[in-house]
Amino acid sequence: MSSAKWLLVLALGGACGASEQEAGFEIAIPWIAAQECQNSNGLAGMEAVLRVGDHTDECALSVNPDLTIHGSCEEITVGIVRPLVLVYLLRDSMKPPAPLVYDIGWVDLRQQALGDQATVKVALGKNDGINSHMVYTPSEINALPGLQATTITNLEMAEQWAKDQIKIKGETLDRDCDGIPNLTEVCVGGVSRLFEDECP
Ligand SMILES: [Ca+2]
Repeated sequence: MSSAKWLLVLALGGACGASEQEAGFEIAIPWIAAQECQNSNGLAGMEAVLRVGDHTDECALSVNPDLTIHGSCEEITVGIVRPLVLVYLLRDSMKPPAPLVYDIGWVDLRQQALGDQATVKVALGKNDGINSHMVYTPSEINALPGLQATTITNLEMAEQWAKDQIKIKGETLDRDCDGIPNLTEVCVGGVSRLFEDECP
C-alpha cells in the first residue's frame, strides 16, 4: 500500500495576510481493520466523519467501496496544533449512530511548521502511536489519557481531547454492553446484529 494513501492534505489558503489564515482539508485514507471482517458486506453502509479541535461542525466524508475514504472539509483556522478524530460509524434509522473505530491524530498548523508550504500532510490511519492511534474497544477508550493528565506529545493531547469528545457525545464502542465491540458485532453478524440488542 502506498504511504500516500495515508495522507490527509490541507491546502492552505483563505484570508491570507490577516491572522485568520485558513486551511482546507482534502482527505484520502485507507480502511485499516482491527480484524479480518467475515461479514464485510456489513460495512457497505459505513460512514466517516472528521472532527477537528475547536470546530463544532463535523465534516462528512465519502467512503469508497473498498472502504478507503475521500473528501474535503471546510477551512480551519491555522496557528496551533489541532487534534483530529476520524470516526467510522454505521447508522440505523431508529437509533443513534454506532461508532466502529476512532482514528485519533493531530495536525501542526503553527506558522513555523507550515512555512511556505502550499499543503500540509497528516498521517491519519497509520496507527503508529506517533501520528495516529486507532481505537476499537471501550477499554481502549478508557485507557486514553484524561484531560488532567500532563500533555507530553501531540498525540497525547489529541487523545485527551478525543476521549473528552466521546464522553460528551455519549458514544460507545459497545452499544449493547455485551463486551463485544461494535465492529466485531458487524463483522460477525452484520448491521442487524449491531443494532439488535440494547444494554440491560
Ligand atoms: Ca456489543
